[in-house]
Formats: sequence, structure tokens, C-alpha cells
Amino acid sequence: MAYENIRLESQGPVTTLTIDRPKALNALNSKTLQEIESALQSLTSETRVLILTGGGEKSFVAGADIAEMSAISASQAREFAALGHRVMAALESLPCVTIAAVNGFALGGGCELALGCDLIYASEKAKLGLPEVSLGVIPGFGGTQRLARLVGKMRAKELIFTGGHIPAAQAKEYGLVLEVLPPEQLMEHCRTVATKMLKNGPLAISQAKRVIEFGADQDLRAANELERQGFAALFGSEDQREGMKAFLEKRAAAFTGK
Ligand code: CO8
Repeated sequence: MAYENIRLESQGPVTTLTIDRPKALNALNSKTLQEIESALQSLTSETRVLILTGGGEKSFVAGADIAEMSAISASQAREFAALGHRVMAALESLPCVTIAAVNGFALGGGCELALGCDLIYASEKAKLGLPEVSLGVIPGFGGTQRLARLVGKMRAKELIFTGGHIPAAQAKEYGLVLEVLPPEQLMEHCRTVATKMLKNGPLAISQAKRVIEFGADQDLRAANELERQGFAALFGSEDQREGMKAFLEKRAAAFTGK
């Protein structure tokens, strides 16, 4: 499918989705969000790791498109927020691992997009924040909830109430990004992390993602039950048999994802 505002490129099992509207610092208008949603739906099991990044030099995603939002009604805002929520939920439900390579501004909806990914790495020049209150609104793509769960309620309140843009190093200190890299090393670092994961069982990684993601919303007893079911579900898979056989035969496993 031809996209206007994003690029989807695969190199074997690693797919890169670039949000590519550099003139608007990759701001998310409805069309861009719809394109991201259909790109996510188009992924097959060939893709084991999905890296999201921003086109151009300056920005990952500088937020939802303010020009578009300035003209919408409350009911259109509900639809727009629902579209954003669907994209974040789709990222969390994908069987592949998702990595946000935050190469510049990740503000508002851009920060929320990164928060929807499994892992966030940032360039030294990245700035992150949820500045929506400076526009008279609040985060609308899940940022209030995902940020609070990741960095704690009080830090999330501080970031959201001040609307500040924080440098990547501070975001790392808060636990909002995992590592901060020189700009030219960011994508390479994400690919290196991807390569380490590619050695492991694809079904097991998908199951681990599912259990961590959905378990985080539940109490410990229910979450442990989810783990127990996920653990048992892997037994009998070709990957489980191959992984354990390879260990006993002192060789690298050749996983097939079956
Ligand atoms: N939307 C639309 N256009 C944008 C956006 C945006 N979010 N950000 C930047 N642009 C455009 C600018 O208007 C400008 O366009 P033009 O060249 O035509 O004037 C171009 O990108 C370059 O931007 P600047 O000239 O401003 O570049 P600077 O380097 O001076 O500043 C900043 C960079 C600091 C990133 C600045 O552009 C900025 O503050 N942008 C807005 C950041 C922001 O507030 N983001 C949050 C938006 S709200 C949001 O994301 C809500 C999500 C939930 C929605 C729920 C829906 C109901």
C-alpha cells in the first residue's frame, strides 16, 4: 500500500515505520494516524521487531496536529482521540516487539506514541514532554495513564501540569527512556537490541509481551494466573521443543515461531 505520511521498510525480520511529515515536525494528523493504523494491521509474522522513528533531523513526532485539532468539535475530538487510542492499543497487542527510536521532539501525541511502544531509546538531542495543558487541553492518546504507570503518578503530574519539554538524559533519569545515544548511533543501537532478541523464541517473546502488558493492568493473583497460562501454552510448540533440545545438544536453537 502507498502511504503519504509514513514509510514502512523491512529488512528481514526488522521493520522500520518512519513518521515522515518533517515540514510539520511529523505531527500526527488523522491521515497519518490512519496510515499508522493500517501499517500495523498489514504486518505479518515475518516482522519480529518494529522500530518507530521520525523522518527529518529534528523530530520524532511533535504531537497531534494542532492545526487540524484547532478546528474540530467535541464529537470530532472524541473520534480523533479514539483513533489515537486504537493505534496505541494496536502497538501493545502486536505479537512483535516495538521500539521507539526517539530521534528528536517527542511531545504530546508523539510522547504518547513512544509510550505505546515496548522499549524507548532516545537520541541526545531528543526532548520529551506532554505540553497539552499549554494548549488548554490534556493528553488524549493515553498519556495521562501510561506516563503515570511508567514514571509514577507524582512525576507524571509534574510533567503534565508544567507542560515542560525535558531533555533525553532527564527522561532517562525518570525511567521514561531506557538509554540515551549520540544521534548517529540511535538506529544502530535499536537494531543491535533487535538482533539480540531475534536469537530467541518468537512465540516466547510474544507470550512474554502479552503477559507483561496485560498482567500490568491486573492484581498480582490474576496476573500470575495469566503467566501460568502463557507458560503452559508454550509447551508442545515446536519452539519449546527445539529450544530445550538445542540446549541439551549444546547448539544454538533454530526457532521457527511455530
Ligand atoms: N502540530 C502541527 N504543526 C506543528 C506541530 C504540531 N504539533 N509542531 C510543529 N508544527 C509545525 C509548526 O507549526 C511549523 O510549521 P510552519 O513552518 O508551517 O510554521 C513547523 O512544524 C516547524 O515548527 P516550529 O517552527 O515551531 O519549530 P521550532 O524548532 O521553533 O519549535 C517545537 C519546535 C518546540 C516542537 C514547536 O514546534 C512546538 O512547540 N510544537 C508543538 C508541540 C506541542 O504542543 N505538541 C502537543 C500537541 S497536542 C497533542 O499532541 C495532543 C494529543 C492528544 C490529542 C487528542 C485529540 C482529541
